[in-house]
Amino acid sequence: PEYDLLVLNGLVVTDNETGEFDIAVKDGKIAEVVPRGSLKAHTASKTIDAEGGMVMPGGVDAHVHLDEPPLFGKGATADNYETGTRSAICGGTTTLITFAPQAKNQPSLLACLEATHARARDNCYSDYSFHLICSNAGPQAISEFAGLRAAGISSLKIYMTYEALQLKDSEILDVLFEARKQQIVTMIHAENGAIIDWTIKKLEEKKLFAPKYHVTSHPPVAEIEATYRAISLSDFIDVPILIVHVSSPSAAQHINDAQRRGLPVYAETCPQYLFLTRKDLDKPGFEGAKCVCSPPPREGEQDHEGIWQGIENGTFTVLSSDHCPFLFDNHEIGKKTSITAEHPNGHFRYIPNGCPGVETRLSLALSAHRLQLQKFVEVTSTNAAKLYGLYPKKGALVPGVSDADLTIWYPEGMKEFTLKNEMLHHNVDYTPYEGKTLKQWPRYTVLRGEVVWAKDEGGLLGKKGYGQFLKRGVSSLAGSRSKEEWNVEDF
Ligand code: DUC
Ligand code: ZN
Ligand code: ZN
Ligand code: ZN
Repeated sequence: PEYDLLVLNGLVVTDNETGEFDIAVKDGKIAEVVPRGSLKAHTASKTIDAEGGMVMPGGVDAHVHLDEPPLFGKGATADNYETGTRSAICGGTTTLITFAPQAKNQPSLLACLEATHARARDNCYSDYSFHLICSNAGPQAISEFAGLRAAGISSLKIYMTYEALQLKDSEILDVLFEARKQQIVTMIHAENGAIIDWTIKKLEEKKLFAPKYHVTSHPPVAEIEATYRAISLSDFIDVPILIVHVSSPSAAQHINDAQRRGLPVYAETCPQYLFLTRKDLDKPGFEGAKCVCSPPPREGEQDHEGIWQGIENGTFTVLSSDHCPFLFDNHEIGKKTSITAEHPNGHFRYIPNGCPGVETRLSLALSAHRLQLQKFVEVTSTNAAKLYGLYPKKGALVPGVSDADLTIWYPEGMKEFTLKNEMLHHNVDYTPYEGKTLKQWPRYTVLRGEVVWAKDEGGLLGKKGYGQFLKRGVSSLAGSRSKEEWNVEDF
């Protein structure tokens, strides 16, 4: 046969085009994207008839925590590289960028990168790369940024909160200054740690421990202040940043203002800020712990609306999952319930911060019928590839260039169905979206030409170890405004 795979008769949607095209795949790459009917005379080892359905570049999820030690609270993450990447492909996501965490007592980032490689190697169902989490911005770490670039890492994440991770503003400047020289994108968790710690103390004095107080303890002002500060530091150094997991429309407004001023400030939001609210944490017993994440879900519909509008107007560059999985019902470390002898009914401050969602991200966003289809592809696939130096290998369908990664949806949506955790492929005992009515689920996921998920024809078909590490280059979105060397003589 001439081709390995043909995908015929579908409505092909990329970030910049929609049309009836047939796709031919050869040696793991997109070989042809041609008007419907043009490939009739060609042979292939396998053909998918996508009549009536949509065909999109595979999802790229650039914010996923797998196999991380306890850094956000008590628990280590429940998914490892095997179970997390398996869950991803079953939900239509073919590329993950996960985190390689550095603890405060570890001076070397390159050593953390090696340790993370060892956890991922030969275990992945999806393609993958890493962002380095820099929590020790000492001289050794800073001197290793060039080495990270050589190793194919072009992004870092830093924190403005969490004792175990937080950097001082002076350390943030050290990171941003070197990131500029090495053309690294810095992702920033923007919450004011002091406001959070102070509020937690006040709640504890009043003996308020229920999960819903997690929301109270992470007020919007903590996110708004830190977001504005992060923008100011990035403006001062003149270097691109991405504010991760933005939950508050007022924080998004600061980002939008910065973008209007021409600053290379990018932003990410996540499904939990479109579909969950404080009410999801305010449930009998410890049920609310299932929706504890940071920043927290906000008050209500007006917040969701603000975030949707931010996606539509381009304030948000990417819609990532922030899959950060912990077991709910488990009496070992990692439990969401945070029950101890001292706090027999649990205590919000010890509930690990994070929700699972790598498998539900695309389905939730598409089922909401809110975004234009090209916008959906842009924020769930293409922009992540552009921002983090994977484009157009990922996030696009360019013949001869792009990997043959596809998410193929059902015609006209499916019959509505009710989401249940037992349908999912992660190693987590709940989903925060249990019982939600959904309309779409990927019918096929294709990774480098291989069908790795076929909902009605065997489900999971991918193999552990098929996923490859992706060396990344410079971001293809705008970088520093000035190409000049930063003018240190002024200081
Ligand atoms: N930040 C994340 O990126 N994920 C989970 C928790 C957190 O604070
Ligand atoms: Zn974070
Ligand atoms: Zn809503
Ligand atoms: Zn995260």
